[in-house]
Amino acid sequence: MNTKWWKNAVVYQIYPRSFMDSNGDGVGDLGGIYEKLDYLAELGIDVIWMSPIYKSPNDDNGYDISDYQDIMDEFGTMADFDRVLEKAHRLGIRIMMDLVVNHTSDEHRWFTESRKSKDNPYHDYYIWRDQPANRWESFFSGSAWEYDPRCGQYYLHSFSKKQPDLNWDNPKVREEVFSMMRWWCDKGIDGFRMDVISMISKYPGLPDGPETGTGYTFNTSMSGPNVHKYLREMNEQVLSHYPLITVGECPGAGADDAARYANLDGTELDMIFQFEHVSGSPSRPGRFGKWDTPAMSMPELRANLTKWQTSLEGRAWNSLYQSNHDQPRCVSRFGDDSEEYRVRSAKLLATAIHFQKGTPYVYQGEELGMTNAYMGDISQYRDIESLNIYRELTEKQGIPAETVMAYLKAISRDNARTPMQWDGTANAGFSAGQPWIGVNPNYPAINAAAQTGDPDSVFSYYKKLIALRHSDPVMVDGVYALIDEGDPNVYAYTRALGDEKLVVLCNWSAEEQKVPAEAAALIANAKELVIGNCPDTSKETLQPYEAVVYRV
Ligand code: ISL
Ligand code: CA
Repeated sequence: MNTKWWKNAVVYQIYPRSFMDSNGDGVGDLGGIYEKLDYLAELGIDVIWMSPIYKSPNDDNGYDISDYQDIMDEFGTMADFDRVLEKAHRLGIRIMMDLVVNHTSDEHRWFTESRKSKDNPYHDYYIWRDQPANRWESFFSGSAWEYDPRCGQYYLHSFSKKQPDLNWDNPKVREEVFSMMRWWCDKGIDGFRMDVISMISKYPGLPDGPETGTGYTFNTSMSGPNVHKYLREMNEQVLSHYPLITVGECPGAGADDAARYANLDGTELDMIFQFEHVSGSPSRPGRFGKWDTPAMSMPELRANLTKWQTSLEGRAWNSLYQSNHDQPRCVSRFGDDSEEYRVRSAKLLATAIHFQKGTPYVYQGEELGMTNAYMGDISQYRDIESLNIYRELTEKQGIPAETVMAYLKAISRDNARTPMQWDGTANAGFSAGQPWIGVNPNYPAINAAAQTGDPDSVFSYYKKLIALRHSDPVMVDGVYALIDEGDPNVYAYTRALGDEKLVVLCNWSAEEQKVPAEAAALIANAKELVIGNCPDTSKETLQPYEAVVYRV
């Protein structure tokens, strides 16, 4: 079997809660996904990654799973899932499931058993201690340890207290997870995106990390001692038996870690999501991590993306992404979401990312140039991470509410979770009822209906980029090289395969810029203008936020 079919594939991420509501209860669902598959087929994507759709009490919108082999009530039934899978396959679209196995919900049967007593057969499925083993801060604020009076011990939760961490050192846990994965594979699904998979192996003794800004320490369970062993086991027992696409979400992983996780021999995963380029500016770190660290400048981003391209070359496969359900909208973060430059800068970002080597992931609405929601009142937020940090910073740290609101407007995960903007009718066509989270008020101007038929839209531009990925071998296999390295405004690089080269030029500024020297020399006798976001392009100057690609 062609096990590396995903090399020229483009993945589209659906956040089901916010994608399309088919029954008017305000919550997106499987029926909504079913209806909109034709839209995705038109866009031309190959794979859908669905954020979790399993049974869940929704403390973290489905990332807290109480039954891995059942569907969340609000999303529908297993029969609805089967219909989505069947229709997607008929349209040539594969389905990738979100595998959340660093933790379960506290309402999962394994945990309700585990907490009953120290002698319960499930007790050791989770990480229990008589006292907190360290001062780790949970990713969602506060201590990562919670006391359970039933068994008189504390359990570890890297995320919310309703998300206890599984004990992967227990072979029974691994067996249970692998058999559940096989069950989904046998159903016919095509891959897994693995939630915080770099965190499943904890360091012995659970040592404290560096201090955080809030009196705790960082959770050090990143790429722990047995993570590769467990993934190899998973690969041998499950993954290698099916033609899957796998991507591991790996906070804390650097390029050398990635070279192991995503090694080309295929003994672990196909690729990982790394976080460096979305972690903010390394030269301007804030006190409270992502909340007050500004986004990378273009030169920082360029250096970082280049590092990943060059250091994985010949060693591992990259994933390419600029947004997802945990990140602000990319056009607001890295581009310019003003009326004047939103469309153009959204296309520029897409160009910069899609011409790199790896598998691109498009997050729902990114293909429309959807922007941050900039919600100005805390009552509008739904995300547990945002609500907890608001309380933590305003109540415990005494940070003024306006300051914290400014953090949320820039970085809250809810920026990406407002409903998909389908058309200009009520609620952006997302729901006939009251949406569970407010619709971005800019939907009359930014929506799918207005863009699908417009050749100059962001949607049509993504469609072209996706089609190019299918037809252009240089885009898939070409070797990346940075050119015009020191240019303060223009990000330029090449991709080379055989005697063909693509030259990618991005003017990352609101002013006209000269085409830098190396690029100018290369494009002088270009064979073809492959794609661009401005009419009347010139080989001497680049218009504000102009992106253009030549074949030479
Ligand atoms: O959102 C983040 C900051 O950029 C991260 O802290 C995020 O929580 C982390 O990347 C893990 O994310 C994944 O696991 C979480 C879940 O809330 C996220 O939605 C998921 O993508 C716990 O399952
Ligand atoms: Ca619904």
